[in-house]
Amino acid sequence: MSTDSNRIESVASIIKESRGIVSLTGAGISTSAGIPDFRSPEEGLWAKDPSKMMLFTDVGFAGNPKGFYEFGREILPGFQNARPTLAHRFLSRLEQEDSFGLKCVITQNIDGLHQKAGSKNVIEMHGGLSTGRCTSRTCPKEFGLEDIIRRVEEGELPPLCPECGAVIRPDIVLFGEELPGGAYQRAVEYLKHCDLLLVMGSSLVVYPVADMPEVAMGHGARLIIINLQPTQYDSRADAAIRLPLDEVAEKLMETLGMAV
Ligand code: CNA
Repeated sequence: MSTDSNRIESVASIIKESRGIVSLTGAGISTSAGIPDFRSPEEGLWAKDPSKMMLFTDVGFAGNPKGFYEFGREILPGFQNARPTLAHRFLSRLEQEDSFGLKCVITQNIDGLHQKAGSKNVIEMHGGLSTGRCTSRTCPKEFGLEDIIRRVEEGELPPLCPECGAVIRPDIVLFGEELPGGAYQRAVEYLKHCDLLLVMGSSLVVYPVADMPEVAMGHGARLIIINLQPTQYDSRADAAIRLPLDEVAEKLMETLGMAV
């Protein structure tokens, strides 16, 4: 049976050989930055309180925006203050250094940490928290995260548009909503042409993203999964590593000769 360090060596070799790498990331890459994920067994937001899941649906938000922002008051400052992890920085370096072939990061995350780490080609499948907009279809007003947090901290629950009085919402995709225009198609184009899909910190249960390993493998790509919990694709992956991402990123950077 191969040990973790053998597996990391073998992942490093696969990365070196690959010329078209795509990374698919999820909330697990940001937990060490202090942002909880949804599905980790103890610290995940759903594990702590499954009833909160409803607030992140289109119907739940529309029916109870006050509840959404009451919860937001607890978690939004954590998103605002978070700094990229070593694993975010590793992906940014794989893109910047010409000897490695990382073409794109497809992320389910809404925290903007890939961009803060310096990644350039990032496809956000579920939008981003850094901006918000008025929910009235006829009002074009947009808002920054700082403004939304300030209103929420001042007790404006939910925050309302100063122009028309409708509720302000973050520019994220709630469960039940369409993905942002073109994001899925752009991501699929990269997946069809990559030779390695590197999944980092995703439970791979939220569709249509959960189909992405299937698309990449169907076009001949190899698959590596680094995630603490098992996923539905582990048995078909070229390597599946169940260790904390920053630990794996540090060892990969050392093995690949990158300064940590
Ligand atoms: P998820 O379903 O919560 O799964 C996260 C996975 O990461 C779990 O399987 C964990 O085992 C694993 N994990 C957690 N910490 C680590 C670690 N340190 N090292 C390795 N693995 C770890 O999250 P997904 O991204 O798969 O699900 C998609 C949802 C989560 C999207 O809709 C996101 O918008 C949403 N989300 C995003 C954020 C964020 O932007 N940081 C935070 C919380 C939820």
